[in-house]
Amino acid sequence: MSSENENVVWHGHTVTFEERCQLKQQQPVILWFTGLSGSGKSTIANAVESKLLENQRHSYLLDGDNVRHGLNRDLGFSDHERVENIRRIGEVAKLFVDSGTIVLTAFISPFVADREQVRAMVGPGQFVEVFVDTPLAVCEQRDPKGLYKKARAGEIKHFTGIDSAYEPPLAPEVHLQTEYLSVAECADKVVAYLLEKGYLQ
Ligand code: PPS
Repeated sequence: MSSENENVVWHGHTVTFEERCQLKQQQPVILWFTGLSGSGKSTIANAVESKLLENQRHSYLLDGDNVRHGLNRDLGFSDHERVENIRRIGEVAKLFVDSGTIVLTAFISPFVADREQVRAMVGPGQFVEVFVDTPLAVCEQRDPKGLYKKARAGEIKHFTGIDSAYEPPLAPEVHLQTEYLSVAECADKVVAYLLEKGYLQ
């Protein structure tokens, strides 16, 4: 089948990935935080990013609400729009990795297949899945933005955990049970993983 893209040719770069990593003195990776709305993804990702900065690591945080104000402002919350949301974010995260940057992403990313697709887009070891495991009842009780209340009242449709699915990770690299750990302890656990696996020295 012909496509408009068949005449688009990939350009090689003069400056290489290895040279960018050498310049930054770091091993780039995607830290992919996934969990329900209100689970603590953004809060924990911000705490991890602060620790990376303390360690002189160059990172960038892509956040659900913020990306949906810009790049993905045309997308809603139907299943196929969430799939496209995560596909685009995966592509952006891949570019950040190629730039030599440690990228943190904080999106619900409810479907296993989409997260695994992002993992497959980057090199071995360049995708670390961090499951922010907060039970629905706890998220709903916290309800920091009042969205669960609205969803229960039928004012928001397709709300994750209420009338839209969330598929938990099957084998996340890092599993954070936020009921039992503080934000600081969660961030420490992520950083400990990065140290143990040699992403950080
Ligand atoms: S997804 O599922 O990955 O495409 O979602 P994401 O891009 O992370 O956006 C989630 C934030 O959007 C707000 N919001 C909703 N979340 C879930 N379901 C519905 N229907 C919805 N409508 C708006 C909500 O503030 C989410 O932010 P977090 O930080 O996850 O609470």
